[in-house]
Amino acid sequence: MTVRPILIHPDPRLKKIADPVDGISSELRALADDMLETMYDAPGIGLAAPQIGVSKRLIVMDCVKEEGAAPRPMALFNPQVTWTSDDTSVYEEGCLSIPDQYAEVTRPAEVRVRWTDLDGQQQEEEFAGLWATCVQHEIDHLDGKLFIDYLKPLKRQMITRKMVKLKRERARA
Ligand code: K2U
Ligand code: ZN
Repeated sequence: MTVRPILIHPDPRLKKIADPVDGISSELRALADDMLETMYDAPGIGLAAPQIGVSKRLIVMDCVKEEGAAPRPMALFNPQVTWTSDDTSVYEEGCLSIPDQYAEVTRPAEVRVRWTDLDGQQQEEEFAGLWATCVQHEIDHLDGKLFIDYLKPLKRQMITRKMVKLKRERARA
């Protein structure tokens, strides 16, 4: 299990459409393990493989926020949204690839997702609340989409400029 470095926007690898996985190999299981460890270490409640430079359709999540509640680590291979509610919800989103920047994003309040799990079984589940926001945020990453792509161009450019500056400073450190 390894904590992997998380790519910071702007980075062309974060804009690529990730490739579907076929067959759940032991390598892919190890990758899911590393992603969960990286996510908990950040800390975050979700992480997509492209964020650690792996262009594969794999996301991990654990949106359990209640103190003391059992964590619910999930690994979803080839996740697909099969239904979205007409109702929407607004959430102030962040992103581990765009550190310390937050903005309101409106998304469907509930989604149904189909995926292949770590045992190679097909799963389908409906998500609501923070889980719904998170799973949509993560699936967007697989399609090269970041939450700032939903913002007005000026706000997006402001955030991108801050990240360019941050990366320059980190490179110097
Ligand atoms: O994909 C990522 O960068 C992980 C995000 C997922 C996320 C963003 C916005 C809303 C829901 C999920 C990180 O978990 S950002 C950290 C965070 C932690 C708790 C609540 C919201 C965001
Ligand atoms: Zn993100």
